[in-house]
Parts: sequence; structure tokens; C-alpha cells
Amino acid sequence: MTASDTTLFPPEIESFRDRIDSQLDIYSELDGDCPDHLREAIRYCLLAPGKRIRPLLVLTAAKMCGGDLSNAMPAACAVEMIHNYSLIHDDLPAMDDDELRRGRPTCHVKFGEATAILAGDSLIPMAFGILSRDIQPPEIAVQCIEKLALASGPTRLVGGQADDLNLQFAAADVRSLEHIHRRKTGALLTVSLEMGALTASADAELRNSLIKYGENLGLAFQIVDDLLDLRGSQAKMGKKIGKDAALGKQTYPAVLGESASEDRARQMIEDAIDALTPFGEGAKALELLANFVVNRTQ
Ligand code: GRG
Repeated sequence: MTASDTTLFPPEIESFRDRIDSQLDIYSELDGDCPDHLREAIRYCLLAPGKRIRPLLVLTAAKMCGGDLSNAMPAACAVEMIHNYSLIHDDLPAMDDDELRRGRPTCHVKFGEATAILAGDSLIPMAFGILSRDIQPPEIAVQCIEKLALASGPTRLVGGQADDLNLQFAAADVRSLEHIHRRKTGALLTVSLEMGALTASADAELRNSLIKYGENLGLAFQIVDDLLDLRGSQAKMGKKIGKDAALGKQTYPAVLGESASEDRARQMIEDAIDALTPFGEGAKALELLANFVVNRTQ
């Protein structure tokens, strides 16, 4: 997969992609006190051709709430950094032990395990530094820091990952799967929308509508991810597929069956779109994105 293949979003969202990539490039230049091999590893992962769903959600939410894209951009880059750290660490031998990510060797395969751990570690303070420095006014910056810290911490992203690793060989039901994925996958997607709305100083009704959309989108995203791991294409996904079954992981298709998983994902996408009612016509971009998520092949 190359960057030019990743035209997955409606045009009005796609047009933000280059700006996100340029800003990530600037943010990861890092001065001479950062060792060259560490900088190289950080940039190798961060600038790799990902789908950029989370930063695109930040910018789209900000736009829908009448905000200024340049004030939302630091939040867009910060959440992509946290996401990238989580991918680097998830790929490590101690976790999912993956050799391929975004169509390239994973960070630890290319740079060694110690550098991969440190590259992931680096992205966390980089993200919070950017939020504290570049979002105005400072009260909104503090709210973004608080929300992203919660979403990426031990009760959300990290906790969901910990439970997912522990559940690997246990019997699961839909409730326990959803409890994991609301935290592991859903929290970062939802906080992306929330930060976009915050940087636009949106009112509580609009923020809550985006949060509800994000929660449903997150679960649907994970169901589709599980289905793609079962029947997707390695070339399109840019990572090894069939790993969940090989590891004995509990997935939606394993628990519910493929067809019921598809139905559930579609229902969640409908619920996500319904949550956008307060935005009226302004919701078009997120409706298209929701439909993309459920129909995606990569
Ligand atoms: C190590 C704390 C920690 C968490 C890891 C990222 C993660 C949590 C697990 C990855 C396993 C996985 C397949 C999760 C499903 C959803 C997900 C996060 C997929 C990857 O996100 P995409 O598809 O990736 O947005 P790109 O590469 O497009 O950015």
C-alpha cells in the first residue's frame, strides 16, 4: 500500500490529508538532541501510509462545529501520534508479534526491539506537548489533554489492550468483547471527534452527538476489522491476516458468526448516523465516512 492508494474518504475529507501529513512531518523533525536512529524510527512509523482516520475525524468534527482547522490540527496530529505508539507497541513480540504493518516491516523488525519501544514511548510526550503548546485558548488545550489522557490510559486504550491480551484463550461473549473494544478501539476514535468539537468550542449537544456517533463507529470499525482479518487481503490490509484465529483470539465472527457480525456492524453504523441529527445537512461527511468504515477492504 502506498500513500497514493489511501484515497478512502469522501473528497471533502480527503482534502485534509496532505495538511495532516505535512504537519506530522514538521512535528517529527525533532532537534539534534534526539538520536538519529530514534528520529528515523519515529518518522518511519508516523509518516507511513496509514488511513489517518483519527486525525480526519478531528478535523471533520471541528469543521462541522464551525471551528478553525488550524486550531484543530494539533489535536489531529496528537491523536495520530498516540495511535502510532499503540501500533508500534502492539506489534512487539511481547504483544501481537507482527512483522508487517502498513505494508512495511514493523518498527521492531526494522530498527530492533529497544528502539521500537523507545519510538513508541517518544510519541506519547510528543502528543501531549503539542496539545499544551499549540491549541488556543489554554483552557481548551487543557480539556484536550485531559480527554486524550483518559482515552489513552489504563481505563481505556491500555486497559482494553490488557484485557484483550488476557482474554485470548478464554470464552467470550458479546458483552465482554464490546467492553474491550469500546476501550481499545473506540476510545481513540471517540476522543478524536470530541477534541475536534472542543477546539471549535461546540456546545454540549453537538459534542454529545459526536461522542455517540464515535462510540458506534468504533464498535463497527472493530467488527469490520475482525471480519477483514478473517477474509481480507494481506496486500490491501498491509499486514498479515488470519492472525486472530491463529492466536485463538475472541473476535466478533468467532462469537457471533460472520453474518450476525455483519448485521451488527450495519446496525451500529445506522445508529452512528442517527446520532448526527443535530447537524442536519452538515453531517454528510461523517455519514459517508461511516459507510466507508462498514464497507472498507483495508
Ligand atoms: C499497545 C496500548 C496498546 C494498544 C494497542 C492498536 C491496538 C491497541 C491494537 C491493534 C490491534 C487491532 C487490529 C485493533 C483494531 C482496530 C485498530 C486500532 C486498527 C488499526 O487502526 P487503523 O486501521 O490503522 O486505523 P492505520 O494503519 O490505517 O492507521
